[in-house]
Amino acid sequence: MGFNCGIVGLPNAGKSTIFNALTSAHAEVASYPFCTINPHQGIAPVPDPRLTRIGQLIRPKKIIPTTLEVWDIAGLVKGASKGEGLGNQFLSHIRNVDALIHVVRCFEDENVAHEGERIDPLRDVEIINTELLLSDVEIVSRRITKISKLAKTGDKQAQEELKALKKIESGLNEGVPARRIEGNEHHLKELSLLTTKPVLYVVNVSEPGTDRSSEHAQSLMDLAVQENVPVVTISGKLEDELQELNEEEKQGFLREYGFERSGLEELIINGYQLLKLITFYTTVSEELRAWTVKKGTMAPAAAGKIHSDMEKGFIKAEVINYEDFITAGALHHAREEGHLALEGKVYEVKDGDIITFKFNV
Ligand SMILES: Nc1nc2c(ncn2[C@@H]2O[C@H](COP(=O)(O)OP(=O)(O)OP(=O)(O)O)[C@@H](O)[C@H]2O)c(=O)[nH]1
Ligand SMILES: [Mg+2]
Repeated sequence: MGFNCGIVGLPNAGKSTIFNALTSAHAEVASYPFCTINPHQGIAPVPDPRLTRIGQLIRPKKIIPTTLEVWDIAGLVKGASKGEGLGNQFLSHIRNVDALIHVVRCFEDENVAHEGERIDPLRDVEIINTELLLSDVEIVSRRITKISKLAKTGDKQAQEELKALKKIESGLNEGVPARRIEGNEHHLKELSLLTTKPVLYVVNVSEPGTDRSSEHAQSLMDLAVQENVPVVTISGKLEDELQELNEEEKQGFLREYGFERSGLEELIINGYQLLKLITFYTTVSEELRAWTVKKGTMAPAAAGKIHSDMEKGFIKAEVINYEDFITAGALHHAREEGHLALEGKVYEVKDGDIITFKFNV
Protein backbone atom coordinates (compact mmCIF):
# COMPACT_ATOMS: atom_id res chain seq x y z
CA MET A 1 0.00 0.00 0.00
CA GLY A 2 1.53 3.25 -1.13
CA PHE A 3 0.81 6.72 0.12
CA ASN A 4 -1.48 8.71 -2.09
CA CYS A 5 -1.77 12.39 -2.89
CA GLY A 6 -4.48 13.86 -5.08
CA ILE A 7 -3.89 17.12 -6.96
CA VAL A 8 -6.83 19.56 -6.93
CA GLY A 9 -7.27 23.07 -8.28
CA LEU A 10 -9.06 25.16 -10.91
CA PRO A 11 -8.64 24.41 -14.62
CA ASN A 12 -5.33 25.76 -15.96
CA ALA A 13 -3.82 26.14 -12.51
CA GLY A 14 -0.93 23.97 -13.67
CA LYS A 15 -1.92 20.69 -12.03
CA SER A 16 -0.89 18.42 -14.90
CA THR A 17 2.34 20.35 -15.39
CA ILE A 18 3.26 19.77 -11.75
CA PHE A 19 2.07 16.18 -11.92
CA ASN A 20 4.34 15.60 -14.91
CA ALA A 21 7.29 17.13 -13.18
CA LEU A 22 6.62 15.02 -10.09
CA THR A 23 6.21 11.75 -11.87
CA SER A 24 7.92 12.45 -15.17
CA ALA A 25 4.97 10.60 -16.60
CA HIS A 26 3.64 12.60 -19.48
CA ALA A 27 0.05 13.54 -18.91
CA GLU A 28 -1.26 15.76 -21.68
CA VAL A 29 -0.57 19.41 -20.96
CA ALA A 30 -2.50 22.02 -22.88
CA SER A 31 -3.44 25.65 -22.69
CA TYR A 32 -7.16 24.97 -22.76
CA PRO A 33 -9.22 24.02 -19.73
CA PHE A 34 -10.24 20.41 -19.11
CA CYS A 35 -7.25 19.03 -20.87
CA THR A 36 -7.20 16.25 -18.30
CA ILE A 37 -10.28 14.08 -18.52
CA ASN A 38 -9.28 10.82 -16.93
CA PRO A 39 -7.42 10.82 -13.68
CA HIS A 40 -3.82 9.94 -14.12
CA GLN A 41 -1.92 8.07 -11.58
CA GLY A 42 1.81 8.40 -11.30
CA ILE A 43 4.63 7.45 -9.03
CA ALA A 44 6.92 10.13 -7.64
CA PRO A 45 10.31 8.97 -6.40
CA VAL A 46 11.14 10.65 -3.09
CA PRO A 47 14.40 12.61 -3.25
CA ASP A 48 16.45 11.55 -0.25
CA PRO A 49 19.94 12.90 0.51
CA ARG A 50 20.38 10.30 3.28
CA LEU A 51 19.83 7.48 0.80
CA THR A 52 22.46 8.99 -1.48
CA ARG A 53 24.89 9.33 1.45
CA ILE A 54 24.42 5.72 2.59
CA GLY A 55 24.87 4.62 -1.02
CA GLN A 56 28.19 6.47 -1.25
CA LEU A 57 29.47 4.60 1.79
CA ILE A 58 28.29 1.07 1.09
CA ARG A 59 28.37 1.15 -2.72
CA PRO A 60 25.51 -1.26 -3.45
CA LYS A 61 24.75 -2.53 -6.96
CA LYS A 62 21.35 -0.92 -6.85
CA ILE A 63 19.71 1.96 -4.99
CA ILE A 64 15.91 2.11 -4.86
CA PRO A 65 14.23 5.24 -3.50
CA THR A 66 10.85 5.17 -1.86
CA THR A 67 7.85 6.66 -3.68
CA LEU A 68 4.61 8.57 -3.33
CA GLU A 69 1.58 7.88 -5.50
CA VAL A 70 0.11 10.96 -7.12
CA TRP A 71 -3.25 11.40 -8.81
CA ASP A 72 -3.83 14.16 -11.33
CA ILE A 73 -7.50 14.98 -11.80
CA ALA A 74 -9.43 17.40 -14.00
CA GLY A 75 -9.86 20.99 -12.89
CA LEU A 76 -12.78 21.69 -10.58
CA VAL A 77 -15.09 24.62 -11.27
CA LYS A 78 -17.78 26.40 -9.32
CA GLY A 79 -20.62 23.90 -8.92
CA ALA A 80 -18.37 20.85 -9.32
CA SER A 81 -19.88 19.28 -6.20
CA LYS A 82 -23.27 19.53 -7.91
CA GLY A 83 -21.99 18.01 -11.13
CA GLU A 84 -21.02 21.26 -12.86
CA GLY A 85 -18.14 21.13 -15.36
CA LEU A 86 -16.89 17.59 -15.32
CA GLY A 87 -17.95 17.67 -11.76
CA ASN A 88 -18.59 15.29 -9.00
CA GLN A 89 -17.10 12.38 -10.83
CA PHE A 90 -13.66 13.92 -10.33
CA LEU A 91 -14.18 14.55 -6.68
CA SER A 92 -14.98 10.87 -6.29
CA HIS A 93 -11.60 10.00 -7.81
CA ILE A 94 -9.87 11.61 -4.87
CA ARG A 95 -12.14 10.30 -2.08
CA ASN A 96 -9.57 7.68 -1.22
CA VAL A 97 -6.31 9.61 -1.30
CA ASP A 98 -4.38 10.25 1.91
CA ALA A 99 -3.71 13.94 1.30
CA LEU A 100 -4.52 16.77 -1.09
CA ILE A 101 -2.12 18.94 -3.04
CA HIS A 102 -4.05 22.10 -3.84
CA VAL A 103 -2.45 23.90 -6.79
CA VAL A 104 -3.18 27.61 -6.96
CA ARG A 105 -2.37 29.69 -9.99
CA CYS A 106 -0.26 32.78 -9.42
CA PHE A 107 1.53 32.92 -12.77
CA GLU A 108 0.31 35.42 -15.32
CA ASP A 109 0.13 34.30 -18.93
CA GLU A 110 -2.30 35.86 -21.35
CA ASN A 111 -2.19 32.77 -23.53
CA VAL A 112 -3.52 30.62 -20.74
CA ALA A 113 -7.20 31.12 -19.87
CA HIS A 114 -8.26 31.47 -16.25
CA GLU A 115 -11.22 32.11 -14.00
CA GLY A 116 -12.48 35.72 -13.95
CA GLU A 117 -10.79 38.91 -15.16
CA ARG A 118 -7.55 38.76 -13.22
CA ILE A 119 -5.29 36.37 -11.41
CA ASP A 120 -6.73 36.14 -7.92
CA PRO A 121 -5.41 33.28 -5.80
CA LEU A 122 -7.62 34.01 -2.78
CA ARG A 123 -10.76 33.80 -4.90
CA ASP A 124 -9.48 30.63 -6.56
CA VAL A 125 -8.68 28.90 -3.28
CA GLU A 126 -12.09 29.80 -1.97
CA ILE A 127 -13.84 28.35 -5.02
CA ILE A 128 -12.06 25.03 -4.62
CA ASN A 129 -12.44 24.88 -0.86
CA THR A 130 -16.16 25.61 -1.19
CA GLU A 131 -16.60 22.78 -3.66
CA LEU A 132 -14.78 20.39 -1.36
CA LEU A 133 -16.98 21.51 1.55
CA LEU A 134 -20.20 21.19 -0.46
CA SER A 135 -19.24 17.75 -1.64
CA ASP A 136 -18.68 16.74 1.99
CA VAL A 137 -21.97 18.28 3.11
CA GLU A 138 -23.75 16.11 0.60
CA ILE A 139 -22.11 12.97 1.93
CA VAL A 140 -22.77 13.87 5.54
CA SER A 141 -26.41 14.72 4.92
CA ARG A 142 -26.93 11.45 3.09
CA ARG A 143 -25.55 9.65 6.11
CA ILE A 144 -27.74 11.74 8.41
CA THR A 145 -30.86 10.66 6.51
CA LYS A 146 -29.85 7.05 6.83
CA ILE A 147 -28.87 7.14 10.48
CA SER A 148 -31.91 9.22 11.52
CA LYS A 149 -34.19 6.26 10.85
CA LEU A 150 -32.09 4.07 13.08
CA ALA A 151 -31.87 6.75 15.77
CA LYS A 152 -35.67 6.96 15.87
CA THR A 153 -35.91 3.31 16.77
CA GLY A 154 -34.03 4.16 19.95
CA ASP A 155 -30.62 2.85 18.91
CA LYS A 156 -28.20 4.57 21.31
CA GLN A 157 -25.17 4.32 19.05
CA ALA A 158 -27.09 5.77 16.12
CA GLN A 159 -28.31 8.63 18.27
CA GLU A 160 -24.80 9.46 19.29
CA GLU A 161 -23.55 9.31 15.72
CA LEU A 162 -26.44 11.49 14.59
CA LYS A 163 -25.50 14.13 17.11
CA ALA A 164 -21.88 14.10 15.92
CA LEU A 165 -22.89 14.22 12.26
CA LYS A 166 -25.14 17.22 12.83
CA LYS A 167 -22.27 19.04 14.47
CA ILE A 168 -20.02 18.21 11.52
CA GLU A 169 -22.70 19.26 9.06
CA SER A 170 -23.23 22.65 10.63
CA GLY A 171 -19.47 23.18 10.82
CA LEU A 172 -19.10 22.40 7.13
CA ASN A 173 -21.98 24.71 6.31
CA GLU A 174 -20.16 27.49 8.11
CA GLY A 175 -17.08 26.82 6.02
CA VAL A 176 -15.05 24.92 8.60
CA PRO A 177 -13.19 21.97 7.05
CA ALA A 178 -13.81 18.66 8.83
CA ARG A 179 -10.14 18.40 9.80
CA ARG A 180 -10.71 21.33 12.15
CA ILE A 181 -13.89 19.98 13.76
CA GLU A 182 -12.65 18.23 16.86
CA GLY A 183 -13.67 15.12 18.75
CA ASN A 184 -15.38 13.25 15.91
CA GLU A 185 -12.55 11.16 14.57
CA HIS A 186 -14.24 7.78 14.68
CA HIS A 187 -17.44 9.06 13.09
CA LEU A 188 -15.45 10.68 10.31
CA LYS A 189 -13.32 7.72 9.44
CA GLU A 190 -15.79 5.83 7.26
CA LEU A 191 -17.05 8.88 5.42
CA SER A 192 -13.71 9.69 3.70
CA LEU A 193 -14.60 13.35 3.63
CA LEU A 194 -12.36 15.46 1.43
CA THR A 195 -11.93 18.17 4.04
CA THR A 196 -10.64 15.73 6.66
CA LYS A 197 -7.61 15.08 4.49
CA PRO A 198 -4.45 17.03 5.21
CA VAL A 199 -3.84 19.64 2.54
CA LEU A 200 -0.83 21.46 1.18
CA TYR A 201 -1.12 24.60 -0.96
CA VAL A 202 1.18 24.75 -3.94
CA VAL A 203 1.62 28.26 -5.23
CA ASN A 204 2.34 28.00 -8.93
CA VAL A 205 4.37 31.08 -9.84
CA SER A 206 6.26 32.14 -12.96
CA GLU A 207 10.01 32.10 -13.15
CA PRO A 208 11.51 34.39 -10.51
CA GLY A 209 10.93 38.08 -11.24
CA THR A 210 8.97 37.80 -14.47
CA ASP A 211 5.58 39.13 -13.36
CA ARG A 212 3.43 39.92 -10.35
CA SER A 213 3.51 36.29 -9.25
CA SER A 214 5.28 37.01 -6.01
CA GLU A 215 2.69 39.64 -5.04
CA HIS A 216 -0.11 37.17 -5.76
CA ALA A 217 1.79 34.50 -3.89
CA GLN A 218 2.15 36.64 -0.79
CA SER A 219 -1.61 36.93 -0.34
CA LEU A 220 -1.86 33.18 -0.44
CA MET A 221 0.95 32.69 2.06
CA ASP A 222 -0.89 34.97 4.47
CA LEU A 223 -4.05 32.91 4.08
CA ALA A 224 -2.12 29.68 4.58
CA VAL A 225 -0.72 30.97 7.85
CA GLN A 226 -4.24 31.92 9.01
CA GLU A 227 -5.59 28.49 8.08
CA ASN A 228 -2.55 26.67 9.41
CA VAL A 229 -2.00 24.98 6.04
CA PRO A 230 1.56 24.31 4.83
CA VAL A 231 2.48 26.04 1.60
CA VAL A 232 5.16 25.53 -1.05
CA THR A 233 6.00 27.92 -3.86
CA ILE A 234 7.07 26.42 -7.16
CA SER A 235 7.13 27.31 -10.82
CA GLY A 236 5.42 24.37 -12.45
CA LYS A 237 6.76 25.13 -15.88
CA LEU A 238 10.32 25.58 -14.65
CA GLU A 239 10.18 22.35 -12.66
CA ASP A 240 8.88 20.47 -15.65
CA GLU A 241 11.72 21.81 -17.78
CA LEU A 242 14.22 20.92 -15.08
CA GLN A 243 13.21 17.28 -15.46
CA GLU A 244 14.70 17.31 -18.96
CA LEU A 245 18.15 18.04 -17.55
CA ASN A 246 20.60 15.57 -16.12
CA GLU A 247 21.51 15.74 -12.44
CA GLU A 248 24.63 17.86 -12.94
CA GLU A 249 22.90 20.39 -15.19
CA LYS A 250 20.03 20.55 -12.72
CA GLN A 251 22.35 21.32 -9.80
CA GLY A 252 24.12 24.00 -11.84
CA PHE A 253 20.83 25.57 -12.76
CA LEU A 254 19.57 25.61 -9.19
CA ARG A 255 22.81 27.15 -7.95
CA GLU A 256 22.52 29.85 -10.57
CA TYR A 257 19.12 30.80 -9.20
CA GLY A 258 20.36 30.52 -5.64
CA PHE A 259 18.17 27.54 -4.71
CA GLU A 260 19.37 24.79 -2.44
CA ARG A 261 16.98 22.25 -3.89
CA SER A 262 14.23 22.20 -6.48
CA GLY A 263 10.69 23.28 -5.66
CA LEU A 264 9.64 19.76 -6.44
CA GLU A 265 11.89 18.34 -3.75
CA GLU A 266 10.51 20.93 -1.38
CA LEU A 267 7.02 19.79 -2.31
CA ILE A 268 7.74 16.11 -1.71
CA ILE A 269 9.56 16.72 1.55
CA ASN A 270 6.63 18.80 2.77
CA GLY A 271 4.22 16.14 1.57
CA TYR A 272 6.11 13.66 3.70
CA GLN A 273 5.84 15.82 6.78
CA LEU A 274 2.20 16.46 6.04
CA LEU A 275 1.47 12.75 5.92
CA LYS A 276 3.59 12.10 9.03
CA LEU A 277 5.70 9.64 7.11
CA ILE A 278 9.17 8.40 7.96
CA THR A 279 11.81 6.51 6.01
CA PHE A 280 13.78 3.42 6.95
CA TYR A 281 16.44 1.61 4.94
CA THR A 282 17.37 -1.96 4.14
CA THR A 283 20.54 -3.33 2.58
CA VAL A 284 19.95 -6.84 1.32
CA SER A 285 22.00 -8.62 -1.35
CA GLU A 286 23.70 -5.50 -2.71
CA GLU A 287 20.46 -3.59 -2.88
CA LEU A 288 20.02 -0.45 -0.81
CA ARG A 289 16.42 0.50 -0.51
CA ALA A 290 14.33 3.17 1.19
CA TRP A 291 10.89 2.35 2.57
CA THR A 292 8.08 4.54 3.82
CA VAL A 293 5.93 3.97 6.89
CA LYS A 294 3.67 6.11 9.02
CA LYS A 295 5.30 7.46 12.15
CA GLY A 296 4.48 5.06 14.98
CA THR A 297 4.81 1.85 12.94
CA MET A 298 6.12 -1.17 14.86
CA ALA A 299 8.99 -3.30 13.54
CA PRO A 300 6.87 -6.30 12.40
CA ALA A 301 4.51 -4.07 10.41
CA ALA A 302 7.50 -2.33 8.84
CA ALA A 303 8.86 -5.76 7.82
CA GLY A 304 5.42 -6.48 6.35
CA LYS A 305 5.96 -3.58 3.94
CA ILE A 306 8.69 -5.62 2.36
CA HIS A 307 6.90 -8.97 2.42
CA SER A 308 3.91 -10.29 4.37
CA ASP A 309 5.92 -13.43 5.28
CA MET A 310 8.46 -11.25 7.03
CA GLU A 311 5.73 -9.84 9.24
CA LYS A 312 4.25 -13.26 10.02
CA GLY A 313 7.62 -14.84 10.76
CA PHE A 314 9.15 -11.79 12.42
CA ILE A 315 11.86 -12.67 14.97
CA LYS A 316 13.83 -9.49 15.51
CA ALA A 317 15.17 -6.36 13.89
CA GLU A 318 18.83 -5.40 13.87
CA VAL A 319 18.87 -1.64 13.85
CA ILE A 320 21.62 0.88 13.21
CA ASN A 321 20.66 4.51 13.33
CA TYR A 322 21.61 6.64 10.32
CA GLU A 323 23.68 9.11 12.37
CA ASP A 324 25.69 6.31 14.01
CA PHE A 325 26.25 4.70 10.65
CA ILE A 326 27.55 7.93 9.12
CA THR A 327 29.86 8.53 12.09
CA ALA A 328 31.20 4.96 11.90
CA GLY A 329 31.55 5.15 8.11
CA ALA A 330 30.69 1.50 7.49
CA LEU A 331 28.13 -1.02 8.70
CA HIS A 332 30.73 -3.35 10.26
CA HIS A 333 32.38 -0.42 12.06
CA ALA A 334 29.04 0.64 13.46
CA ARG A 335 28.52 -2.93 14.63
CA GLU A 336 31.97 -3.16 16.20
CA GLU A 337 31.43 0.12 17.98
CA GLY A 338 28.28 -1.26 19.57
CA HIS A 339 25.73 0.74 17.60
CA LEU A 340 23.74 -2.28 16.49
CA ALA A 341 20.59 -2.70 18.57
CA LEU A 342 18.54 -5.90 18.62
CA GLU A 343 14.89 -4.96 18.74
CA GLY A 344 11.75 -7.04 19.20
CA LYS A 345 8.08 -6.88 18.21
CA VAL A 346 7.30 -3.79 20.24
CA TYR A 347 10.03 -1.64 18.71
CA GLU A 348 8.74 1.52 17.03
CA VAL A 349 10.67 2.21 13.85
CA LYS A 350 12.50 5.55 13.86
CA ASP A 351 13.13 7.85 10.95
CA GLY A 352 16.50 6.97 9.42
CA ASP A 353 16.81 3.46 10.86
CA ILE A 354 18.90 1.05 8.83
CA ILE A 355 17.29 -2.31 9.52
CA THR A 356 18.05 -5.97 8.94
CA PHE A 357 15.00 -8.10 9.69
CA LYS A 358 15.39 -11.65 10.97
CA PHE A 359 12.41 -13.88 10.30
CA ASN A 360 11.20 -17.47 9.96
CA VAL A 361 9.63 -18.64 6.76
N1 LIG B 1 3.68 30.72 -17.73
C1 LIG B 1 3.41 29.60 -17.06
N2 LIG B 1 2.56 28.74 -17.61
C2 LIG B 1 2.29 27.60 -16.92
C3 LIG B 1 2.86 27.30 -15.64
N3 LIG B 1 2.37 26.12 -15.22
C4 LIG B 1 1.53 25.70 -16.18
N4 LIG B 1 1.48 26.57 -17.22
C5 LIG B 1 0.71 26.48 -18.46
O1 LIG B 1 -0.66 26.53 -18.18
C6 LIG B 1 -1.41 25.69 -19.07
C7 LIG B 1 -2.27 24.75 -18.29
O2 LIG B 1 -1.44 23.86 -17.53
P1 LIG B 1 -1.97 22.43 -17.08
O3 LIG B 1 -0.88 21.86 -16.26
O4 LIG B 1 -2.49 21.65 -18.23
O5 LIG B 1 -3.19 22.88 -16.14
P2 LIG B 1 -4.24 21.96 -15.35
O6 LIG B 1 -4.42 22.59 -14.03
O7 LIG B 1 -3.82 20.55 -15.38
O8 LIG B 1 -5.55 22.19 -16.21
P3 LIG B 1 -6.85 21.22 -16.36
O9 LIG B 1 -6.38 19.84 -16.56
O10 LIG B 1 -7.53 21.80 -17.53
O11 LIG B 1 -7.62 21.40 -15.10
C8 LIG B 1 -0.35 25.01 -19.94
O12 LIG B 1 -0.26 25.74 -21.15
C9 LIG B 1 0.92 25.15 -19.14
O13 LIG B 1 2.06 25.18 -19.96
C10 LIG B 1 3.79 28.27 -15.11
O14 LIG B 1 4.35 28.09 -14.02
N5 LIG B 1 4.02 29.39 -15.85
MG1 LIG C 1 -4.73 18.87 -16.14
